[in-house]
Amino acid sequence: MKTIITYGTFDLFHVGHVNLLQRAKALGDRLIVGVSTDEFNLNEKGKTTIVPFEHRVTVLQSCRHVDLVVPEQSWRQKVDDIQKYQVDIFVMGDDWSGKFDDLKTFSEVVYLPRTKNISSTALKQAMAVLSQLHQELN
Ligand code: C2G
Repeated sequence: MKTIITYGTFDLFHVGHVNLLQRAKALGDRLIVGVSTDEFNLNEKGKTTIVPFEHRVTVLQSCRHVDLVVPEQSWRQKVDDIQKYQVDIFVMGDDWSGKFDDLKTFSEVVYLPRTKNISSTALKQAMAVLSQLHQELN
């Protein structure tokens, strides 16, 4: 049983997330996803989400590539998670390339190419523009 783990916010779940999860799962038999809590996002990543934590958990649990969803509450928990779940491969998109190489002591580390032309940030910006247009037209 080869176990894979990855982490993220997964706000406004989109095809870039799906592509990452699908490729991560294809590396093994079980995929665990650490979903950033709202507090972790705000305090450690300095970002807020459109979709609250509980809903982001539910969305990920409904994804066929995902076997287990756990909360991501700190940067430091990755080593504990890797040992607790006997993880074989830690996976992230390559915007994080090199940032988690310290985990190579505990598991294989793989960075996968990001999906181009889609991001939660871009979706939020598009929503803000549409909302502004709507207000101006009404
Ligand atoms: N991703 C991707 N392609 C995109 C957008 C995102 O492959 N177009 C990947 C990211 O590289 C990441 C995962 O999808 O591996 C989740 O992306 P985010 O929700 O943006 O996660 P992030 O805010 O980078 O948080 O401890 C790690 C952090 O929690 C990662």
